[in-house]
Amino acid sequence: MRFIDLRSDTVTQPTDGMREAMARAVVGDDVYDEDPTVNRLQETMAQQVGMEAGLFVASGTMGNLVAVLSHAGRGDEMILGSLAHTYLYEVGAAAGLGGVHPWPIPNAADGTIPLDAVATAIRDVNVHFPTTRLLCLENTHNRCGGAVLPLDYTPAACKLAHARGMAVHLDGARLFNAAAAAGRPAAELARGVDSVMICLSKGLGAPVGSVLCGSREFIGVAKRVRKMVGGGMRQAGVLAAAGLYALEHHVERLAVDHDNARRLAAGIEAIPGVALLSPPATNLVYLEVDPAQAGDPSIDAADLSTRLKARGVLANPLGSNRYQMRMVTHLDVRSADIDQALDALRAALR
Ligand code: TLP
Repeated sequence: MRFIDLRSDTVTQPTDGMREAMARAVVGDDVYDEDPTVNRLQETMAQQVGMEAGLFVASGTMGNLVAVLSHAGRGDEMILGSLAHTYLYEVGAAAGLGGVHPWPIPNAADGTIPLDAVATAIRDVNVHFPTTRLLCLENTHNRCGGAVLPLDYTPAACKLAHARGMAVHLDGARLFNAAAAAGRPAAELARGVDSVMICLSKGLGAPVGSVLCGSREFIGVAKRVRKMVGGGMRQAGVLAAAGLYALEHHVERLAVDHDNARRLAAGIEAIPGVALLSPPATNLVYLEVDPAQAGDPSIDAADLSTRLKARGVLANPLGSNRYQMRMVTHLDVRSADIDQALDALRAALR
């Protein structure tokens, strides 16, 4: 049985064209800066997001960790959203490995962190306080329903942070989804931040990798930190080739994933027993099971997930809320799969 896999956009398989590009890649030792394909990926990504330089890393988690450890030291503080991926899903790495102290501020529904709350959280100089070094933003915002940050938010956040001597890091795991949805270049959405991490292995469909971008000076520091966390790779051009292929072939098509997500959401709205948490802005659809409406007082998201699996559809419960789950559209989800997934959902709730 072929599963319609809506668990994440991380599940995509490399296409035949991508595999060919990987097989053909010219490679060298990247720790010596000698891998031409890695170098080209780093330059291409940096240029696309309007930065001076890039650094190929193994994952989004590694990219965010390297960024935080490059901006802040032990005992320093970073402000981030309470629903930030870096806060919730990265194993507490910045604190665990770098001693960087997180100050989470409740995210607004649109993925922003209210700037008055940020301003209040920034520490004064005082012998009791850690030094607030960093503000972390996320665009699109995963746990805020794949929301695209309002266009004027990032520049305003940067202005505030920079005026207080802080750096700004942007978790842009899905920055190209944000750009596609906003109809603006990725570089515009990253303007003003000091570093941005973009994932190649989410909607862009590469099997591995992210690129951390920033100034040449910042990337010099980040390269040492990447080595420290064991992320110096050697003939990584075979992986970078997949990323370059993705940038060339899989950026424009992100709009298709967003259309599919909207169609999935419209279908969900018409099914009694499930409700959208918010209309999807990009490729992430968050929904909630309502046991009263579903006609089964005991059903929760884990049950629904099991019932869907039996019908060929994979979707993950959130875990943090018993009734919520997420469905994600991507490269390997076809338009017809949306109809099939909706049929499965109807059948599962009957
Ligand atoms: N997110 C994954 C899971 O970890 C939840 C997913 O399926 O959505 N930033 C953001 C905004 C992300 O959504 C993710 C992955 C990461 C960073 C980390 O990327 P990886 O998985 O490459 O370490």
